[in-house]
Amino acid sequence: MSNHHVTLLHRYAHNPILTADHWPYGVNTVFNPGATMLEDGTTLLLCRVEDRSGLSHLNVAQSANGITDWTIDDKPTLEPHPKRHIEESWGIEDPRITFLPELGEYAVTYTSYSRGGPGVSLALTKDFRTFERLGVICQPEDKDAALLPRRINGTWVLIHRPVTTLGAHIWISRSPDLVYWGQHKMILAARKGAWWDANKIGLCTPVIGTPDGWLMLYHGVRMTPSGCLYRLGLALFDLEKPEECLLRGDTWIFGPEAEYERAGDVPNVVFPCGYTVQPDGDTLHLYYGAADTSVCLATASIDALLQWLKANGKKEFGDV
Ligand code: BMA
Repeated sequence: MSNHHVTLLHRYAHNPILTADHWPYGVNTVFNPGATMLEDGTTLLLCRVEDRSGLSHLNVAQSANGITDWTIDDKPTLEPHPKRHIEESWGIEDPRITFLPELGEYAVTYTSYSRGGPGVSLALTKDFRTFERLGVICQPEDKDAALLPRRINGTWVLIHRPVTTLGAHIWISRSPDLVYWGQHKMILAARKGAWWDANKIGLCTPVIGTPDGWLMLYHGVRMTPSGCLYRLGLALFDLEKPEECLLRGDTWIFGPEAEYERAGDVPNVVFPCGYTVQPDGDTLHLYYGAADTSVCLATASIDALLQWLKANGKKEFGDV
């Protein structure tokens, strides 16, 4: 890729940081991890692990610096439980983690892959050891969901990606209690035609709170004759009215270029589900799945992302 484009996301030189070879038990692939920083500064990744049945479960990996020396749970941390949760019949995937200070708990929104298609399930946990499953909060077909960390105007806010006859666009829903959801509204639409984010977009990590708004990293899926290309773009939403898109970039800011992103079980995929903010308050560690095969790290400056969006973004909803 030509370097006439400003580089906003910087690949860690020793990517991938986690692969199936690191796993304490036999697995096929590890990818698309949710992420959070615990109170003591430990980085916790909740990785999607696909075993050799093809189904996925979630497993915790922890590291003091968020880069090296990972400690991995020696058995699955959260497994599908189809007896009690039939919606998890074909596994659980792609978790996003949001800490909710009001409850003192982490909310994990994950894809529950049911026989009726993928939906969004919610679980609460204090320690990533025991989980309270709240079940399906968005019925199929829906995925790529994350909560905002606080209520806005009294209600919890979920960003998610239902698929409708209109296409695969990003929506917001609200709830008084994390159980009953309503006030659904489409907030960002895929574009059409040759655009990099035509027809299908989805939320990547939980949105990032900044003084200028909620910064959203989203993926755009370009269908090509030889498969899909997953790339990442930026948008900004109003802090108190998260339904309102303030800015959206026209170009992608990160796409599959490295060998480990180009080749794997699903080639040409970069898929971040989590980030941590370093103690300087600006440096992001972005954790992404590469080619549905390994876990990788890229770093970025929140301020640089915002500056880029202010210089290159416009108020653009999309194309439904
Ligand atoms: C999406 C999700 C991701 C996956 C990507 C590429 O629909 O299922 O888990 O990384 O496809 O296969």
